[in-house]
Amino acid sequence: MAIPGWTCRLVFGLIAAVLLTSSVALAGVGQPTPGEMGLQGAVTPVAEAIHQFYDLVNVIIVAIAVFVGILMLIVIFRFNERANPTPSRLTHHTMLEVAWTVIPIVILVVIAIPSFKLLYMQYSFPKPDLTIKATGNAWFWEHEYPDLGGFRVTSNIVRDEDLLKAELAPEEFKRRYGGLEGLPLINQMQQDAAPLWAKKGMIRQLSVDNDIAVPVNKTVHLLVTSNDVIHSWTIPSFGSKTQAVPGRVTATWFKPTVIGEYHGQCSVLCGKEHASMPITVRVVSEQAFNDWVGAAKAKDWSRARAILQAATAETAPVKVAGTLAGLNN
Ligand SMILES: [Cu+2]
Repeated sequence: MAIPGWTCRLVFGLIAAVLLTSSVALAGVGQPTPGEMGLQGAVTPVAEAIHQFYDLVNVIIVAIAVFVGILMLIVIFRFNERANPTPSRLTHHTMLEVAWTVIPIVILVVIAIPSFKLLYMQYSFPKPDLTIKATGNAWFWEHEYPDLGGFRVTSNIVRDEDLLKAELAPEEFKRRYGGLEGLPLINQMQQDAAPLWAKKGMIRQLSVDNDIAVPVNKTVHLLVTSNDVIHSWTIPSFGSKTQAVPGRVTATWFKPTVIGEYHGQCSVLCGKEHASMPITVRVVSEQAFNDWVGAAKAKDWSRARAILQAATAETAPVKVAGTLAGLNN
């Protein structure tokens, strides 16, 4: 009995859907986007390697799922009781048994080789141009630049309240929110601040008061530790994720190749304000980086902010990439 036409259409439809979503994945670069299908755009060699590995494994997964799906359909339609009333008594088939042992081994080797290569790359640490030490605190990140005199940047999350306070006169702020508390207060502030985020070019829950900066096309070693509980330092577009463990120093490295604004968040559940520990890294030209270092050393944070905003003005806020651009190239 032949496989009916609608099953063929279903199988091909599924294959087409998977191919379509993997090749035209709507992924933002440096930030998540609504309805995103894939990973955030890659801007470092490690992130690119992660994307390639992800694509390879995805192809293998889809191929296995389709193959098993076809076998299931054959069993359902060809070997049901009506189509095949007298079943075969076959119990052993040497070649078949060898094949279903050897083929999965080959598949695992095909996955293991690039997997170990990627792991090795993540821990290879090429000679650094810059070293930064990140310290997780409940509930903010602190970044220190030991090569450059050891100045520190403390990054606190920006909240609805901060934007509203900057926008409204103190009496007006008190008049609007003085009588509210708890969830109604939070909801009202969120609603009122919504247009302010876009106006400021900031992202709710992802923007901080003081971003950190790194020069473009330079290898950065990031040492990570914590002052209290375990946190995790992450920028998805850099392919960097490292646990911040109190009393220990862990490390990651990245070499960002595209000027822009890149967001990440603490990514290990660390406590009550876990969601309030975003990280923002601005990748800027060498000149802008040096200017920013000058401002940061002088603790002139408004100038530091202005320098970074100007340095990433053409790319910020980071636009959604509708194609593979920025993903694997
Ligand atoms: Cu956390």
